[in-house]
Amino acid sequence: MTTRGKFITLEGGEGAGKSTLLAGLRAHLLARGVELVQTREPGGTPLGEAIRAIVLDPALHGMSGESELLLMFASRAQLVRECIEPALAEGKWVLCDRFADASYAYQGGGRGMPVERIAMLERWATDGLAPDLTLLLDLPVATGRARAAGRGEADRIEVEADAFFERVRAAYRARAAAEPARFRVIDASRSPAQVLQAAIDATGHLFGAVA
Ligand code: T5A
Repeated sequence: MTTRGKFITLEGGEGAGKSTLLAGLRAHLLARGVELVQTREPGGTPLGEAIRAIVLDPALHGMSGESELLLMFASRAQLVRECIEPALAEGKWVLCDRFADASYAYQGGGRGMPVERIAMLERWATDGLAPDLTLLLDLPVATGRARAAGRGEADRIEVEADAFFERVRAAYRARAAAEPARFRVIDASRSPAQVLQAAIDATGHLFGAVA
């Protein structure tokens, strides 16, 4: 019987260094012989990438918080069914740039959407799927925004005020504190090499189950 793969998610505020870490972590896992699928949210499927273009489009500044929340979960529902669950069932590991925690942080913390509503959508859209490990890249909002600033035009969410991103950070940290067995909080203000090493250390316990 195939051993089910492991599901690892990366979370954090703007410019926290998720993409940078993903590249290093992916290389590390592949070198250890892990069969890997890398994906992202919103996105990761043809439908999800179309939704991503909509939710990040700065021209759509009139989008309501409710619409934004539902679009995030529409992308997630598709990603779980089309990509994540089939890969895990085949024994592959899945490395995902953001997952449901981002909706609690951005739409819950940032926009003030009720947590119970998000939890209801999560149960429905993910069918109970939760990550085996979530790496939260935590750093001061100003540091992350300064890193992200060099990338050209801001998307629809990046234009939010600092107070929004402070609420996002606080919501992420609260989730990590509430679920210490699943989360590893990484100080993302350190160098890329230090962040990668912390992530590698955090994944160590997952290898016990590799056949
Ligand atoms: N969203 C998403 C929701 O609102 N709800 C949801 O449910 C979901 C799933 C898209 C947006 O959607 C929102 C959140 C987001 O606003 P995204 O594609 O993950 O999400 O977009 P961003 O968070 O904007 O991702 P970024 O590309 O900004 O950040 P990364 O990937 O965290 O950062 P990265 O690696 O590109 O690094 C940024 C810069 O910093 C440097 C890099 O070289 C780069 O220049 N850097 C470092 N510099 C110094 N030290 C380090 N340790 C560094 N690491 C990276």
